[in-house]
Order: sequence, then structure tokens, then C-alpha cells
Amino acid sequence: MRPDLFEHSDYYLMDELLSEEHKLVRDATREWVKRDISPIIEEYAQNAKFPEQTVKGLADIGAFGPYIPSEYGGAGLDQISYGLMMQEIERGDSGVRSTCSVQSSLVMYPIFTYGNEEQRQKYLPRLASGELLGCFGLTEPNHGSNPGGMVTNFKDMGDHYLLNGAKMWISNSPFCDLAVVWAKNEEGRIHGLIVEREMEGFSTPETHNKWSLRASSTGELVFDNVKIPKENLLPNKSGLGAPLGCLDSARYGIAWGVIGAAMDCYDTALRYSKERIQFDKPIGGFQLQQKKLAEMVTEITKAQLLTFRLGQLKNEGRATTAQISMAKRNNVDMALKIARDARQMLGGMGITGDYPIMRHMMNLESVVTYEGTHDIHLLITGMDVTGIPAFN
Ligand code: TGC
Ligand code: FAD
Repeated sequence: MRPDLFEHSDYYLMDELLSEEHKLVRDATREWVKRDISPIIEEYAQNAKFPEQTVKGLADIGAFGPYIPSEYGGAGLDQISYGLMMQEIERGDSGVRSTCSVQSSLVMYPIFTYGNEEQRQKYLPRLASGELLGCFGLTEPNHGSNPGGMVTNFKDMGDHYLLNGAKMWISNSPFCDLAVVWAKNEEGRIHGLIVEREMEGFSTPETHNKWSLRASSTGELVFDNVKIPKENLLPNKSGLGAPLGCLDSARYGIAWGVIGAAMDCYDTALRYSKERIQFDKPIGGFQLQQKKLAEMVTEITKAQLLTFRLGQLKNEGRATTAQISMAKRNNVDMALKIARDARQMLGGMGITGDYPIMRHMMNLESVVTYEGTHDIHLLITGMDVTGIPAFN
């Protein structure tokens, strides 16, 4: 890949709304991405390998648990800093941002929010430092958009639980040290359990041949009579609302993250349009190419405004599931359209790994599907405005 020449687009002077801390966090993350992600990511994506060496760097910049209090090893930042961090990391690659989303919002968040003090002390500092990597098991082979139908289950055996079932499409499963797994008890109530790598009967086969998120590792979680100590059950919340609550936090991070991917595509296409000469002038001088660029910067600016306001609401504890869902849907759709247009603007060069656009575009095909598909998020907004669920 060419040198990372990224320049930030701030059409509506959003920087004026950010605090010094926000800008510091954003700029430090951007420098780290330029130094530690951009030079290597294309090769890792082409070879379908997770860049394991980035784990320590992610921990060092505070990307594991940005909003978890510092007494548990987190960075103790606000929600806008968390969002800006995800934006910068996804500007590098959606797969690297995925690792942060999973570790922070899908593993640390449930342990912090639904766990007891002993569980917090035992796991959170080691997750924040990257010593432990976690994954989140909700989706099953036959229950994706409809996780409430899950069949993974556990039985109370007196001194332990016995866990059986399987999860599919789990980010980071092949090398996780622990998994936060959602399963039904004998009454059919959903609970979260912490499953550890060394537990007998627990395996994590990798899913191969992905055309998307190639620098992120995905796999299954298989539970064959796994004995789970009773102290590994998350005691403070049960029911489908527990895993869905974690998704609120991860979807919020994605809404910011994909702005980074869109910015990178726009920035690359803008630079290319000024350098590439056809018919004796830069292609940026043709109206059809200007239309694409004008629409890109407009959509990025709208998404920035949407997420900034959402961040304010989240800081105040007022952001609703439906508001977060709208931002996730809108911003991923926006980023995917920008990636497709930017790819075309680079002509043949757009399909090569010399530029980041095609990788972003393929990554975003997963991002539009995971954490709730585009259509499921449309139905969440539909239900919110009509009061009528249309899921079944
Ligand atoms: P429904 O009846 O609507 O809700 C069941 C209960 O949950 C409550 N609830 C929530 N609570 C907290 N936060 C939320 N976001 C909540 N949404 C709903 C709800 O109030 C209800 O509570 P109660 O007390 O009345 O029981 O549930 P439903 O079965 O009709 O399903 C609704 C639907 C379709 C919206 C939901 O299930 C859904 O969001 N489906 C999409 C599934 C999804 O997003 N899966 C993501 C898996 S994880 C992942 O993809 C990680 S990618 C990782 C990476 O970044 O790499
Ligand atoms: P399905 O639910 O089968 O949906 C198929 C199609 O039907 C979609 O277009 C959907 O929108 C549509 N559809 C479904 N229901 C309705 C309806 N009621 N009305 C209208 N249309 C509908 N999950 C985890 O638990 N943990 C992870 O770490 C994780 N990481 C992932 C990483 C990757 C790379 C991918 C691709 C997925 C990951 N997932 C993870 C799973 C992800 O959340 C699911 O793929 C997603 O929720 C959709 O489920 P599904 O793939 O089974 O599709």
C-alpha cells in the first residue's frame, strides 16, 4: 500500500465542538494508526491473517475499554472520545476496530455492567491490558437476526453448570482466552456465562474463505458438555435485553467507526482526482466526478453531526436503542456507498491493494450485516415510530 497521506475532512468545523481531551485522543489514535496499522494492514488482509502484534498497541492507546473506569484498567474516557477512537481505528481497518468493539463493548461491558465485583477484578484489568482477549457468543447457526430463539443451553448440576450448543460467526473466537456466551437455562431464560479457553469440551474452529474482514479472525464456539463453575455466571441481568444492551454500546462505536472508513475512501478519491489526468485534465475537473466528491463530503458531514449529537446523548445516559440503531444503519450505508463510488473514481487502480478503498468496501459488507443487519435496523426504527413490531 502507498504511504498513508490521510488528511482529515472537517467541513462543518466540528473540531470546534470537541474538547482538548477529545482532540488529544483522536490525534494520538490517528498517529498510532498511521504508524502501526497502515503500513501492514494490506498484507495481513490479503493473507487473511489477524495482526496479533497490534494487540499490545491497542491496549496501550486505551482502545480496550475506553469508557471503563480506570480502577478496572479502562481509560475512563467519555463516549465522544470512545467514538473518535473507533473512527480513527476503522480509518485503518474495520477488522481492527472489530477487535476493539468486541473486547470493549461485548466482553468488558457485560462483565462491568452485569458482573459482580469479584468478576470485574478478576477479568477487567487483564482484558484492558490485552493480556486476555475475549469474544462474544450470541449468534447461532439457526438464530442470527432472531437471537431470542437460541438453543444453546445450560443445566444446573448442583456444584456447576453444564453447557451445550454452538455459536457461529464469532469475531476473535479462534484465539480468544475467554468468551462471554449467552445461553438459556432450564426455564428458557437467557443468561451470560464466562467460558474460559482451557475448559474441557470447549472448541473454537476458525471460519475460512471470507472475502470481508480478512484481517479479523472469525470462528465458531462449540460447547460439548462444558463444565462451567457457578461463579462464572453474570449475576446482575438476564433475558434477551442483557446481550442486546451490549449491542447498544458496540453499535454506537460502529456508527463512529465507519465514518473513519468513509473519510479514508473520500480522502483517497479526492487526492487521486487531482492527480489523475485524462482528456488532458485532472479527472477532478469533470462534473460527474465532482458530483461524487460533493455527495461524499455531504454525507460524511451529516454522519459526523448525527454521531456527535448521539455522543452527547450517550454521555448524558439518554441515547435510546432506536437512536443508536438509526446511526449504525445510516452511517454504515453511507460508508458503503462512498466506498463503492470512491472505488469507481480510481478506475482500475481502485481494485488493487495499492489503495485502501476496495478493502474498506469489502469490510463494510460485514459491518452492514453484523450487530444487526441494515433491514433489522430499519425495522427497529419502524417499530419505534409506529409502535408496531414488524419482525414476525
Ligand atoms: P424484543 O421482544 O424486541 O426484545 C426482547 C427484550 O429485550 C429488550 N431490548 C433491549 N434491551 C436493552 N437494549 C436493547 N438494545 C434492547 N432491545 C430490546 C426489550 O425491551 C425486551 O425486554 P423485555 O423485558 O420486554 O423482555 O426482541 P425480539 O426477539 O423481537 O428481537 C428484536 C430484534 C430483532 C430487534 C433483536 O433481537 C435484534 O437486535 N436482532 C439483531 C441481532 C444482532 O444484532 N446480533 C448481533 C450479534 S453480535 C455481533 O454481531 C458482533 S459483531 C462484532 C464485531 O464488531 O466484530
Ligand atoms: P439472517 O438473520 O439469516 O438474515 C438473512 C437476511 O434476512 C438478512 O438480509 C436479514 O436482514 C433478513 N431478515 C431476517 N429477519 C428479517 C425480518 N424479520 N424481516 C425482514 N428481513 C429479515 N455474532 C456474534 O454473536 N458475535 C460476533 O462476534 C459476531 N461477529 C461477526 C463477524 C462477522 C464477520 C459476521 C459476518 C457476523 C458476525 N456475527 C457475530 C453475526 C452477525 O451478528 C449476524 O450475521 C447477523 O446478526 C445476521 O444474522 P444471519 O447472518 O444469521 O442472517
